Amino acid sequence: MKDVISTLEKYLSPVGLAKLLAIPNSDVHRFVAKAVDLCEPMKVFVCTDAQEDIDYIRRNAIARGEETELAIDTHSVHFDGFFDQARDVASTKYLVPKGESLGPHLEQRDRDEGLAHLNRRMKGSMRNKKMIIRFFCLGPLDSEFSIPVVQITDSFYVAHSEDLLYRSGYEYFKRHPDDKEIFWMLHSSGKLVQSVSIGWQKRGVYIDFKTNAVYSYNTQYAGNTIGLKKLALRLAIRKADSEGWLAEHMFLMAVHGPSGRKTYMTGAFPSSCGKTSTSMVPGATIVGDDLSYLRVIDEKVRAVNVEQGIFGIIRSVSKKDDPVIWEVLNSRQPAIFSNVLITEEGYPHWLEDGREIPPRGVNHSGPWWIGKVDENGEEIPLAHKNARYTINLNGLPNLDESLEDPNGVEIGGIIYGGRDADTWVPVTQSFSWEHGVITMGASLESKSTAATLGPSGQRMFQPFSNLDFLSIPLGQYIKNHLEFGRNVQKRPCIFAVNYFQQDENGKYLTGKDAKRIWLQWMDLRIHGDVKAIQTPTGYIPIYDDLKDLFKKYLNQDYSIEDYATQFTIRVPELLEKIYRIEKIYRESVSDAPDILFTIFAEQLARLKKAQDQFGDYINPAKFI
Ligand code: SPV
Ligand code: MN
Repeated sequence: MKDVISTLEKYLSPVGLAKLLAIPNSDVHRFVAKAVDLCEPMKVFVCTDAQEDIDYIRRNAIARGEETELAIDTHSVHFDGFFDQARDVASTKYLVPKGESLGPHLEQRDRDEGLAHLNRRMKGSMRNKKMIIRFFCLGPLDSEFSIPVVQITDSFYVAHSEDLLYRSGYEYFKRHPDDKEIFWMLHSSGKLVQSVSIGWQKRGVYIDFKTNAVYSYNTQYAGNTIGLKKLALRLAIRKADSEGWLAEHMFLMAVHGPSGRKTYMTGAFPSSCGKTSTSMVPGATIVGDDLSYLRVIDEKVRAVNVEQGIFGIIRSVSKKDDPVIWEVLNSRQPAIFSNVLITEEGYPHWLEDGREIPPRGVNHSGPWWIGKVDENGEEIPLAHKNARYTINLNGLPNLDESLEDPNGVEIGGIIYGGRDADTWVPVTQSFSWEHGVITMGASLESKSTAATLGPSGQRMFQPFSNLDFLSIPLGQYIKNHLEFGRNVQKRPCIFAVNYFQQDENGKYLTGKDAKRIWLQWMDLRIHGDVKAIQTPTGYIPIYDDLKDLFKKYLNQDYSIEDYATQFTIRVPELLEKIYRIEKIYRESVSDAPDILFTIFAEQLARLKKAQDQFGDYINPAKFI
């Protein structure tokens, strides 16, 4: 590339150039120069933190047809292409230098080949478009947790979403001229027809961890394009690995216990398994619903929300089950809905929202009517299962006061859970940090969902809910978790939850509101307020404690029969799970730590002993 400044002068207006050069960091100038040289945009917009710049982004998203305004003037809808409705795990690849490997669980491609390929794909990709240059900060500003990010995109929808989801960082970049640890994101939607990416068959997301850059093209779906979300997570996991902290796919919330005390918890559930609804549970306060950074500070585990907004699944959000979100989505708080139905009256409608189904409207397939089928004759639902809403956290009535605390919050509990029909009980506390990391985090399984492309409903290995985003070998990641807990004075308690237990007819065994009770029980356990029953797989609640909690928080009479069904220890399923998971680690995780196999063997022995004594399906009362 020619001289950086002359390249910038060729593409940027004097105003844009002045805004860019006000950031006194030559790495930033160089990255932008390389991007314009590659993508050859018609125009470039440099976005500062000023409200007029931010308004310009939203206005253009609508003017250019990437979003459509709804009846409530602060609401808009964006549609992704029919085949571009979720994260594309198979097309998301790490660029790995020759001779290196990240292990068999991660998609990778030779770095030189990959860079050459993406240069071909992205060359001239913005020729008749405007390039947007944005600056953000992951985590609270000016904190130990902060990571600055440059996002370049040709999608006003992506840029607008990021306004709702992240902390603007233009001024931050100006304040930190010497920052070398920047994440770089370059995205192009590629060719658009009716504002939708049409090159989805040739889409790709390439993670170049050598330079902390991620490139994404021919796609619009937020999970593939919003650099600060899952693309930055992959880079953050590597940064965390080298610096001794954790970058996690975890919500962050405060459970409010007796006498006004607050206990902060993080929780890792795979996509579409209840992270948002847990962090929004009535009575609790939310810090974040998807991504957390955890650090040990003064021998305590402290965490922040990486983001400042929610990109939440809207399917089945209803007035009854999600009163807070419902209220927000029906208010004038700014929101982008994606891949929902727009009714003839200009309101968004989604699956299982408890309202009457409108006969027609517009959705991701174009004009829609009841009974419309796709090219294979399959009926097209009124909205996509992975339809979403994007909002900022500020303005939520249940927002926790600590969102912007540069020191984060002290964590009392860490929760793992997934879509598990038949194995785990609703809540279990691990015996120790190591036991939790291995038998809960590293053993997590969940049914696949519409959040990723491909078939739904299949049991998948989902360690720590983070496998899709891992950028280091899995064994090393587990060792990092084990090590993390070693330097802590009071380790957070680790819990496993299961909201998705089903009976033989597929009926869920626990109500949606019960998650509040499991959280309150965890709070009591963390503070040593209640005893628990020791089972072969961990500590579970005593019936009387749950009965009191159901009465106190939900005014429900929790029956001993429900307790017995939900908390029955299902030995054959638990044994099968160990066999399944141990096999994966033995066969495909060459760097798995030895302690993992020891802990599996101990759990196996405890389960077999219980089976000999009490049989296959054990009523929890047997362990008292
Ligand atoms: C998830 O799928 O886990 C999400 C949405 O939080 S995405 O941005 O697609 O990752
Ligand atoms: Mn997520």
